[in-house]
Amino acid sequence: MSDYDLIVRNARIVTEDRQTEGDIAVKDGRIAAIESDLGGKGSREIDAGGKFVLPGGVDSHVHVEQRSGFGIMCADDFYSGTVSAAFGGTTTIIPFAAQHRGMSLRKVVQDYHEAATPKAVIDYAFHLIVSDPTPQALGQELPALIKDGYTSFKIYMTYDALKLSDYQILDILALARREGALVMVHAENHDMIQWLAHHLVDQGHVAPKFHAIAHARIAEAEATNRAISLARLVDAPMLIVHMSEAEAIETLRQAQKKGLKIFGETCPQYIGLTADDLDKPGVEGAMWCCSPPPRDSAAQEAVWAALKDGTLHTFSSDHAPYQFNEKGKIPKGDKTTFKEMANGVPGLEIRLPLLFSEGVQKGRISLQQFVALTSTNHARLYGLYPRKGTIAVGSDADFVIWDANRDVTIRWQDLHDNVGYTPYEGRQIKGWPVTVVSRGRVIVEDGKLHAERGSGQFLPCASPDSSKPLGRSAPELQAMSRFGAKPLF
Ligand code: DUC
Ligand code: ZN
Ligand code: ZN
Repeated sequence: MSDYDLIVRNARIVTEDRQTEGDIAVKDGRIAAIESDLGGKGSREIDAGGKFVLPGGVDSHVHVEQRSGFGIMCADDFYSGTVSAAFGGTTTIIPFAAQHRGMSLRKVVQDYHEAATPKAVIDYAFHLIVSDPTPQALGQELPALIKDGYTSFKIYMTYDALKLSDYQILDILALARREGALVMVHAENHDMIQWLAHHLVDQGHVAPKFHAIAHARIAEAEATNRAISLARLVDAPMLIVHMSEAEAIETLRQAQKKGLKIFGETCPQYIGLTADDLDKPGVEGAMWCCSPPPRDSAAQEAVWAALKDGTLHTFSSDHAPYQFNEKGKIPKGDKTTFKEMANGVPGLEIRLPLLFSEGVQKGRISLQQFVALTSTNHARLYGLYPRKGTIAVGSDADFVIWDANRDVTIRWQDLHDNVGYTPYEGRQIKGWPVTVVSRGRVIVEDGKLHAERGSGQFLPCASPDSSKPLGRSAPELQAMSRFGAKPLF
């Protein structure tokens, strides 16, 4: 008779705040004991051989089986997306249930569940994308959905089909503040981008590299500053997604120094790619096209500094997978202009290895920071901690045995997504997840998948601490109530 379902022995267990040596016991999908020399017997025992054992990655920015604002379907469904995540050491994803205008949010959520339930092999929660904040959505659907565990939503300051006005953003922020949700913002100035793009196209400059010109840094910096100002007015916490450049990051840093609850996210493309990658013959550069675009080495240094000093809280993939064909990246084949290319790059599977190799191995961040940036901070920010994001007694048994010395050359054919290419082809990486455990199930081992379709579970998110207001709204809002106006929240 076994005492436990699984024991991993001889592990160097790393969490966001410590490293210990010992054994981990798992029972009924949860961590049952962590001891330096654990007695008892497991139905299955694994010798980690002194390797690191890290919390399973939590990727809080993923697009799976989602139709873009232009109507283009992602290349990964909930099977290929979650399999790819698992092989990269990620055991929880938070993709988007994306509302397009005219859609009921409740129906959108139902549709994404129908897509995910039979296919996902790892656990998942959902953020919402809100593009149509009607009185029905604001008054009924969102408050009810937040109570049901959808406690974060992304909004856009750009894209014709998704963009919200500042007025609408204030409505959403006030609602999130009142109901306990966190708003995630895509911060780029729409009119700056449109104006630049119009003049570039007008002059015949349509190649992919001009995407990085149209999406100017100042467009990101201005919108970041404006988004933070809107959050300040109503005292609502906020997360700025996919941050790519120095001025926006510095604005975030200064907001945090003032004590504001504004969080920031960055992604592999902002440490691993530059705008030069888009400069390829014909339309090939579309494979490196994402928004905001990759910038230059100085911007990469600003991102590293912010990962190191804690200004940026999460390192997410922003996996937005499109094949390089007319159904994906280049809807008009080699006639596709940069305005028409599908926006986004894949990165689910290389997220942890790239950050480990470039960050931990090169001394830019510590191992503890790596764990926080790839797992713990995501779980905390979105109301999944301590069930996810750590290795602790009572938490879900989601962890990864990590071979810090494994040398890997990234090749798309060795990855598990359905994209057909990787923007990191040929890159040398040191460090790779070798065994991946999700709720006590060994789902990746010896390069093979051992998880059934549909074995992943939906995770309702709690209202996170990150969404709690500071109690410091703008003086004018406070004055309103002093002068007898009805409180706004
Ligand atoms: N924003 C994202 O979050 N992902 C892909 C493209 C975009 O604009
Ligand atoms: Zn975005
Ligand atoms: Zn995204």
